[in-house]
Amino acid sequence: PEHISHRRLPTRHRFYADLSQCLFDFVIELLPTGEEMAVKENVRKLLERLIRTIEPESRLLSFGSTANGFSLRNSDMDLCCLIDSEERLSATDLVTMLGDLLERETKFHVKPLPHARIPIVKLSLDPSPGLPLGIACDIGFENRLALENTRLLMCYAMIDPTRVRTLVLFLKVWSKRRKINSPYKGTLSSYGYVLLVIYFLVHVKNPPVLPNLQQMPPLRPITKEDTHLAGYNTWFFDDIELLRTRWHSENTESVAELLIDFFRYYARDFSYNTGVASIRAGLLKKSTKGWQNDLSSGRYNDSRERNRLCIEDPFELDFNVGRCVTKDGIYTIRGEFMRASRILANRPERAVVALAELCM
Ligand code: 3AT
Ligand code: MG
Repeated sequence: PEHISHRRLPTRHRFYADLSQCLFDFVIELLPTGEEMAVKENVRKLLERLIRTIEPESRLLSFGSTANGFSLRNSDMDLCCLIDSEERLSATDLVTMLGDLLERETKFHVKPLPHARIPIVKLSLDPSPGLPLGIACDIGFENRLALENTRLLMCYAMIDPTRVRTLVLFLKVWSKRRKINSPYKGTLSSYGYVLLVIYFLVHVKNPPVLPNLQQMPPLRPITKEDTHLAGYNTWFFDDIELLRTRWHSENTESVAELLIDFFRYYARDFSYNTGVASIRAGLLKKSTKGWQNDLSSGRYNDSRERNRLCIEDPFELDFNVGRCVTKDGIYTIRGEFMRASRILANRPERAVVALAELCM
């Protein structure tokens, strides 16, 4: 139904207002229920108790979407085990032992991957009345950088929850429905899409919707020991309460306008061939990072496939989050940005219909 207060607005603004409302409504329906979150927290506690029978000094923390405010109903659970003692088993041994233990003591389907690049235990639980879609969960070890990048994304979400969360959640659903959210099949992970959104809000929009948390002046002097993890600088301004009193975005665009502009930017304007999207430093060049995909570089087959879409990890600066994206993958993703851009540019009569078509 058309909102009465919108009747007097010019068509374009009315379309933006309607589309923004539809986006909120659409996303709210897909948030996890309180029950789902409680079940997941119970699963985490149960697993933590079991792991402590092997490593008494360990903690099991959640990261990824369950911890950063970007979770959809039935999204998987990413867990990270931290061990606070000096002498600890190797990740490979832990994965093997934990796999055996969970197989014996729980109803989970267990798949230990002790020899993967990052050893993990994969778990899943069949659907039950309290958990109609079951649960999928990965347990990794000592992945402290992932805990920090989760916290960074969470802080960005907290600065402007309405616009940031609505955009990110919508794009996650959209990318899954359009089948361009599978790093194993040559497209981009959710983490990659979230970084594209933040890059757009910090560095493309003018005035920016978000500040650059990694470049804000610290409140107190900081030392290298406080801020470095595995050789990477993980410092960022994380006092969001204080930030709210000090920083205020001049950008008043609605979620709908931002979404339309997001699609247009990644369909047309982002320099896929030479550019690297960095939320830390803005637009960088592939050549300065040594990520160019030209034929003259050594091991060219490999690096060519790796650097089609370049997104710098916020902390692991030598890591391209888009490295899984293949030539076909980038072609498909860009095609989808163009399709979305086209659907919205027509400003169809009814915003609901546009959203449905977008995700069809
Ligand atoms: P879903 O709801 O599972 O689709 P998510 O937000 O949990 O989305 P991912 O499953 O893509 O996102 O990633 C989970 C976390 O793992 C996010 C980040 O902390 C870490 N992570 C994922 N991919 C990378 C990567 N390439 N480099 C560094 N950290 C990563
Ligand atoms: Mg996840």
